[in-house]
Amino acid sequence: WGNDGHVAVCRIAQSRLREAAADAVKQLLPESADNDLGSVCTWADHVKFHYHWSSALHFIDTPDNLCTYQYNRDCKDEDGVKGRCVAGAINNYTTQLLSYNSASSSHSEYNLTEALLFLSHFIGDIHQPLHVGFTSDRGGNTIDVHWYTRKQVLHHVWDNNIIETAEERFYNSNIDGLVDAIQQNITTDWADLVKKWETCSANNTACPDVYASEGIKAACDWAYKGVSEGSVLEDEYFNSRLPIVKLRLAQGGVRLAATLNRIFG
Ligand code: DCM
Ligand code: DCM
Ligand code: DCM
Ligand code: ZN
Ligand code: ZN
Repeated sequence: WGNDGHVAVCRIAQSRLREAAADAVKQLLPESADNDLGSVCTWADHVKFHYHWSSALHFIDTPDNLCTYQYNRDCKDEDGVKGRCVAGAINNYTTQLLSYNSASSSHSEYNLTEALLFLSHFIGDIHQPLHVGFTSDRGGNTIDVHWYTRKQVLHHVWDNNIIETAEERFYNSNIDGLVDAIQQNITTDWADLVKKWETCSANNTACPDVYASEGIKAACDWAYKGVSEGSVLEDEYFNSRLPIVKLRLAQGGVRLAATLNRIFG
């Protein structure tokens, strides 16, 4: 996601933290964040160049046209190093953050502030369908389209344009209204689903493989569907895909909160 997608996921998540997780997040956030998780949820994008090893951790490449994901087959970087993908990173930073409970945070062998910022960002990214897209098109990065009259790549449409067009048309060109609308859905239409989203299989603190499998399915059913090189994407695509974007942002926020509640609970 771009800035607004990550801010939405992190604001939804922080509003759902129980006391123990809310306290831990408050302790771990940098002073400059002023206890606002949303303000630092794009930090991981800003350090991609400085922490060069981290750039492969924002996505998963899956086999072209299969529309399935398997950790052992797909979670690797371009050099084939296993575990270096967004699902492996979520597992890794979850494990690191669990040490907060045993060691006092200042004594952990890890930088738990960075671990929190990475985890919060990556649980967002794994819910962007094209972050679990096909290998040969790099998750839609090599597919040129038009977003209305503007030249764009398909990946960017899903990271940014659908969200921005929704904000302009429906929410006063502002992210607050979009987040409020998603929160409203979470407490009404999606209330029963939310309980399922919060659940992770027995003994697991994080469940990234579930989210990645949903992601490539959504990429095939909605992101890639009907799109080819040079497609013009306008109202029909926007109106049918916006509900999917809202759903994935909601799932990202609910699951980030549930994961942090398990880690610090
Ligand atoms: N992993 C983990 N906890 C760790 C280290 C790694 O859950 N402390 C997960 C994410 C890694 C993946 O296992 O990327 C594969 O790890 P490795 O490459 O060390 O086999
Ligand atoms: N990783 C880290 N610090 C580094 C290098 C890697 O925290 N200096 C983390 C990022 C990934 C995981 O390790 O989550 C991937 O590495 P591996 O697959 O070797 O466990
Ligand atoms: N990306 C992806 N799959 C890839 C490569 C990149 O999902 N195989 C994501 C990471 C960024 C965006 O696409 O969000 C642009 O990547 P880059 O800056 O590497 O072109
Ligand atoms: Zn992206
Ligand atoms: Zn990212």
